[in-house]
Amino acid sequence: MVLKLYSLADGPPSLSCRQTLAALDIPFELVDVNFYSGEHMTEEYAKLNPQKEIPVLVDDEFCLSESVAIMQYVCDRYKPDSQLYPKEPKARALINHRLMFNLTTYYDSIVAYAIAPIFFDYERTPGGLKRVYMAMEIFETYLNRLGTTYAAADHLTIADFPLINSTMILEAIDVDFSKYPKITKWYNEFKKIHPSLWKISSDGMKKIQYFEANRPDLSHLNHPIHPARKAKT
Ligand SMILES: N[C@@H](CCC(=O)N[C@@H](CS)C(=O)NCC(=O)O)C(=O)O
Repeated sequence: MVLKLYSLADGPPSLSCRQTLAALDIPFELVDVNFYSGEHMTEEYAKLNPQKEIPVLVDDEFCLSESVAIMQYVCDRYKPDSQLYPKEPKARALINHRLMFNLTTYYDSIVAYAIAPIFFDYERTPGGLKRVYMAMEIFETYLNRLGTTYAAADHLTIADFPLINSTMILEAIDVDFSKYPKITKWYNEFKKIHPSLWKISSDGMKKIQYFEANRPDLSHLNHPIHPARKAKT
């Protein structure tokens, strides 16, 4: 049976999984999950992912959440010789490191600053922006130290996708990151060299830009964690 990816059209983790599948040329069925109606919060969806988060990959009986695990799995399972996720231990360790760095530090700071205030009742604060820039400073240092053209090697790897999609969020809300020349070059080169992969990001970016300008009222979700911001009437 063809792989099924439950995905959110403007969700960076979903975009990274789609880019991995596209780069590996693996056919899959894209199932759009409606975050705004709370489709991911239903008991039906919880059978796929008790964390009630998007994305989820379904491969016959095998069901997997967490975008990083999904990217790693599809490489190992379907294209084990791909340079997108090489097996050589040090090369792989660097990729795994960048994936973790994104999840715990880079994406984490960007989501808190840029995304959470679009959808829920949070404010963008100078402290939040400082955290983003601190994470960028570290990423810039990694790019400088390794001296590679991509995030973890001199070629595209699965580490690039989540880092690109995190950076894309900053572009979506007009955060200036030109003071980081390595990040800026890497980001712009990705767009130029991989236009079809970038299109997956840029379609998501357009949706984020739309919601940035038209902040949604998600109070009907009764989100268990995030405070709802009611639209002004
Ligand atoms: N660590 C997870 C994060 C997934 C995640 O946070 N997805 C968001 C959409 S981008 C989500 O489903 N959030 C559910 C919610 O906030 O209710 C991954 O990398 O897959």
